[in-house]
Amino acid sequence: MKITKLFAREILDSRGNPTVEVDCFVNGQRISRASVPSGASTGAYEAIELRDGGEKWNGRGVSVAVNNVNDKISSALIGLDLNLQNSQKEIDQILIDLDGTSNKSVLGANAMLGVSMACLKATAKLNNFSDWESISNLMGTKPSIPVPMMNILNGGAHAISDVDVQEFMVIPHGFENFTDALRAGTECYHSLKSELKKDGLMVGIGDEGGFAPNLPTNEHGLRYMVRAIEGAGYSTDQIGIGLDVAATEFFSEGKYEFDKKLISGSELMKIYGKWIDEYPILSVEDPFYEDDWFTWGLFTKHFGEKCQIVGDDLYVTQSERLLKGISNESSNSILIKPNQVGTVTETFESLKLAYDSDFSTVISHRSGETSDVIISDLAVGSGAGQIKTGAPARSDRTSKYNQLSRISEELNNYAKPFGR
Ligand code: 2PG
Ligand code: MG
Repeated sequence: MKITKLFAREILDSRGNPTVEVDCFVNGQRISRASVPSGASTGAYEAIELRDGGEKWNGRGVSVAVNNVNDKISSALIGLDLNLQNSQKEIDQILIDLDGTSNKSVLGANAMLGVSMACLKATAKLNNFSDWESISNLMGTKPSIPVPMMNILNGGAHAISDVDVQEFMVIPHGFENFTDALRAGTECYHSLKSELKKDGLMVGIGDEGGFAPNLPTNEHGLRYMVRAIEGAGYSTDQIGIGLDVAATEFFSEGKYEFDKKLISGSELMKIYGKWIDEYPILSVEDPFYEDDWFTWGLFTKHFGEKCQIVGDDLYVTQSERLLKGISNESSNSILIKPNQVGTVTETFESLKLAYDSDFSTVISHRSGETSDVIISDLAVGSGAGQIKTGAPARSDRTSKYNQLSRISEELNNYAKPFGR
C-alpha cells in the first residue's frame, strides 16, 4: 500500500477560478482524488494560497502549485506506506518540512492541502473505511451528525449588494434528526425567496447560493430572516439565526464602515447587543476585525453566555492563534477551514485544542468551492457538532448537505442526540 504517484491538475471552482485537484495512486491505480476550495474574505494570517500572477486567468492560475505537487511533493512521498496508524502525520510532516516556512509560501497551502486530503482519502479507502470513519479513528473522536448552519442571505464580499454582513444563516437545531433539520432550513430558504419577492427584492444570488438583495440597513436582513423562519411555519425556538459579519472586510484605519457610517468597535458592539436582545441570534462569527483582540474579549465577556462567538479570520484554524484566544477569552468558538492551515493533521490539532478548551467548533466550506465533500466527513468524523456550507442551493453547496444525508442514514442508530 505504497504511494506510487501523486498527480495534480488545474480545475475550476464554483466562481470560475482555477484551483488544485490531486489524484493519489497506489500500484499504478488511482485510489483517491481531492480538490481545494478558495476564500474571498480571507484572513491576513491564513496559510498562503499560491497563485501564478501574470495575465492568464487574471493572475489566479495555480500552475505553480500544481507543478509543486507533480515535482517536489510527488518525489518526496513516492514509496510512502499508507497505513492507518501514522501515515497521515508522517505525510503532513514531510510536507511541512519540505515547505520549510511558517505560512506555507514555498509549496503553497493549496498544493499541500490537496495532497494531504488525497492521502487521507487513499488511506481510508485502502483500509475499507469511509472517510468519516477514518477521520474518527485518526482523531480518536466519537462521530456525530452536525447541525447545519445554512447561509440563505448573502452580503459582504460574497455579493454585489450594499449589505455589510456577509452571511445570515438559519440554524435548525430544534429537530430530532438531520433530515428534518435540513428540510426545515431548506423550507426557510424558499420562504425567504417569497418574502423578498413580495417586497419586490429579487436580485439573484451570492457566491454561497443565498439571496443577495440590496437592503436599507443590515438589520433588515435580520427582519427578513425572522419572516423566512415564521413564513415557513417554524418558531424561532426551533430555528435560530447565525451571522458571519466578516468585519475585517469593512474595517479600515481604526473604524468600521457599517450601514454607511464610520463607527468604533464599541459602537458596533452596542448594535450587536441590541440585535442579540431583539432577534433569535445564536451565533456571531467575526464580529470584529482580525487584530481587534480587545473588543473581541469585551464582546465575549458581555455576550458569551447568551451567544456562540466564532473566530474565523481571528484564528485561521491555527492552534497558535487559538491558544491566544483561549487564554484571553476572546471568543467561545472556532471556525475550522482546512485550507487556512494547509494540512489535515494541523486541522485535527486545532479541533482537539478547541475540544480541550471547551470551545465549540464549526466546520466550514469556502465561498469558492468544488464538488469535493470531504468537509462533511470531517464534520461527522471529528464530532465537531456544527457545519456551515452555504445555502441549500447550487451543487457546490448541496453536495455537502447531500453527503451528510447519506452519512446520517448510515449512522442513524448511534449518532444521537442531534441538535443544540
Ligand atoms: C467565511 C467564508 C465561508 P470565505 O468567511 O466564513 O463562508 O468565506 O471563504 O470567502 O472566506
Ligand atoms: Mg467567516
